[in-house]
Amino acid sequence: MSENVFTSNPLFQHTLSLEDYRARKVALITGNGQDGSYLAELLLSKGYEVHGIIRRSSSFNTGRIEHIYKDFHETGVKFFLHHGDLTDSTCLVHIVAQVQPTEVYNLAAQSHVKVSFDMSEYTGDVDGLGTLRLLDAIRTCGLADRVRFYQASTSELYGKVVETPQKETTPFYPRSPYGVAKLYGFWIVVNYRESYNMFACNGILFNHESPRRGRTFVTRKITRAVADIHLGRQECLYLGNIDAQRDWGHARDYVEGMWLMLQQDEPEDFVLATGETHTVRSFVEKSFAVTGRKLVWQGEGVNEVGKDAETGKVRVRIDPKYFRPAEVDLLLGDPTKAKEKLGWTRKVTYDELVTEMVVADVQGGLNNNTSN
Ligand code: NDP
Ligand code: GDR
Repeated sequence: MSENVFTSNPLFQHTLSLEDYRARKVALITGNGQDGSYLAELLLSKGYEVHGIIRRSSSFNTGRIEHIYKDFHETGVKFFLHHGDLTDSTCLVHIVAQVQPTEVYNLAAQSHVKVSFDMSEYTGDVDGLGTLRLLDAIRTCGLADRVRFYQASTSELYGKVVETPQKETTPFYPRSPYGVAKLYGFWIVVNYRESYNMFACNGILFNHESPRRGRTFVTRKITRAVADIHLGRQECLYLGNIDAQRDWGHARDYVEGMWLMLQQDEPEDFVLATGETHTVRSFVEKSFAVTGRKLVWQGEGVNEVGKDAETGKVRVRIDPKYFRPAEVDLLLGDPTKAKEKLGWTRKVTYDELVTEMVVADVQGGLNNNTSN
């Protein structure tokens, strides 16, 4: 019979002082997507032992962390994966008990806003109740006063525009099942902080992208299509609402902000944003410009098209299937608090972000690399 981690593990019996426990620097990250991969790299570079929770999948889902995981076998990098799911409380308790983390970063989520309208109950379960399950797993293991907890909250909480720029004090008005589920996640974190004195923080992060961004989010969908059009493999890109405005930064900058939040003396909630907003339309134009093409727009509404200025070929069309039942029209964040208290600012500019993503997708296309 396997040993009982609740009674046999000396760490669990608190034989370590709080200071010695925390000095171990052991991080547990849920979600190995875009952010999880950058965060794991950052924490490993800071000397942490890093544990990830990964869902069982019939197909390959470790593409973004493969380079770190491989290193473990070859060089002994302290990165470990555990099968688990935010819908399964029992496994969360076991993982927390085994890992005995000093910091927990809850990044796992059904993170696609449009999909959340189709899978609303599941999104609520994972993104809302999943956060509660993880917090409770920490409490169940008697670690509420030892673990620092980061929750991946989102600018989607702001949803309908109440004020701009949006900051920590701006009232929430979510516009999707995803936003509403994340609202539960936000408040349960605040509630556990106030009820059980947990060091738990919400990072209210505005959109952040990278070459590792999932392919169905608009920026990556655009940069991949622009690369494929450049390489002669695709004719046209189909999009929904190209007038939506977003505050886009680079994911690598944002994971640094997550870590900084957990190094403060007191737990607080922070907005991370660039303080600039751009339309989807602008992202499309800039992406084509990176490959040397200029786009001109013609027509109106769903009939509007983006044509190559030189060849006249239609490169962008509107497909209403990408419209959402309710849209978030404008996101623009005010990162002043993060700048003043964390010393955090974004480093990568909008132009640099677009260029990096397009170049990576052209390069990936040339190498026939279909990962992420
Ligand atoms: P991704 O979609 O790239 O990654 C989400 C990860 O969560 C994936 O590894 C996914 O696994 C995992 N996951 C999904 N469901 C479950 C589940 N039930 N149990 C365990 N793991 C699960 O998201 P990002 O990296 O972009 O975002 C990280 C977090 O930050 C998310 O919570 C997102 O909602 C939030 N956020 C993101 C922003 C952004 O602009 N990127 C902005 C603000 C907040 P699999 O790979 O198997 O699908
Ligand atoms: P968002 O990101 O909903 O802001 O959520 P997404 O890239 O999906 O959409 C941004 C805007 O682009 C418009 N849009 C399209 N979107 C997609 N995905 N596909 C299209 O074809 C398309 N055409 C236009 C959308 O309508 C929207 O206005 C992201 C996620 O990472 C969340 O998890 C995170 O919480 C928020 O950012 C902050």
